[in-house]
Amino acid sequence: MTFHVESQFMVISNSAEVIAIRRIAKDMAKEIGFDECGREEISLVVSELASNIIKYAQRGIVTLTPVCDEQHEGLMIEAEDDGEGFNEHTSMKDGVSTSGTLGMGLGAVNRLMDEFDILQRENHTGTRIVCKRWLHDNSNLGQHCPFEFGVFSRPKPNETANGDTFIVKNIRGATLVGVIDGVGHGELAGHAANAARQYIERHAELPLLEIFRGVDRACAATRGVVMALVVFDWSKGTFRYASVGNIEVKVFHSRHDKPKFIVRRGIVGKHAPPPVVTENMWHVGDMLALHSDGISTHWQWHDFEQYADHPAQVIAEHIYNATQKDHDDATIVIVK
Ligand SMILES: [Mn+2]
Repeated sequence: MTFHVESQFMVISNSAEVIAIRRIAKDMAKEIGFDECGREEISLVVSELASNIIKYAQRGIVTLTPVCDEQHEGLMIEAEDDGEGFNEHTSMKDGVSTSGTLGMGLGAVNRLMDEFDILQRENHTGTRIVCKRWLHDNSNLGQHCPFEFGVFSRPKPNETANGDTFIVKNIRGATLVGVIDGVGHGELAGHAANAARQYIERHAELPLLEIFRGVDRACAATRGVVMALVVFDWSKGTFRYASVGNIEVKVFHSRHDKPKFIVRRGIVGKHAPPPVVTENMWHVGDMLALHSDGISTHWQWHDFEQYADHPAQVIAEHIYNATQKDHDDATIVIVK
């Protein structure tokens, strides 16, 4: 397949540009062959991502690229900013709530797209969101991710480099979520966390044990990391969990069964022992939190009950605000 539609990008810094890129996306979707509904959904996603750039980073870039592989054609949307991104702090300090914007937006984006990843940029400032929507032919895609995510990550106060990082990545029919904490904080911790994340991004489809083994190698020349990874299987309604080191996991269960987690001590990159992978059931209404030790473990779902129906992003921000510690990088991911 070849495309006559060319990739386009636009610097986004004001609402007129949001409207412009939205229109470009709609035209491009039409040329690729999306029906009316698909075009509307794509333009909604593009305007959501572009508005988020203005809200969280003032300025960024949206790139639209026609994509194809052997079976499908589609459109890839990338939104990238080099501002504080998810580390955005000031808006909360000022008492201007960020609630209801990012979470609502990304939840919707995730549901409308076939593939969706939130990544931190190499330099750990800024955010990169990459998503794809395929033209639905005879493929088995078209199944949209049933989960919603919220993430919040910031460096230790007065540090520019974040020694923590996270990953949220949809891989055909499953979602990989992880929190990675580079040993210590500052730039060297950031290098370690980055090395781990990059390996995971490129090998997200491997079994968890192999990912841990690979990260142990990939981080050998760094300080090493502690990390927890969770893979949600959409059709089986299960999640697999594996962890080495002190990343905290908490699951809120709408039913009674208690999930089992086995956590290994060690540092990935320093010949960590292999993690023990456990598989548990996931029910509608369940919630999962993963967080680094920059967030206190002394909290319970019960304390945040009043936010249960809010978007995952809002829940992540409330838990962060109530439990963060000043002396370390802090990262939390919420899945619901
Ligand atoms: Mn830490």
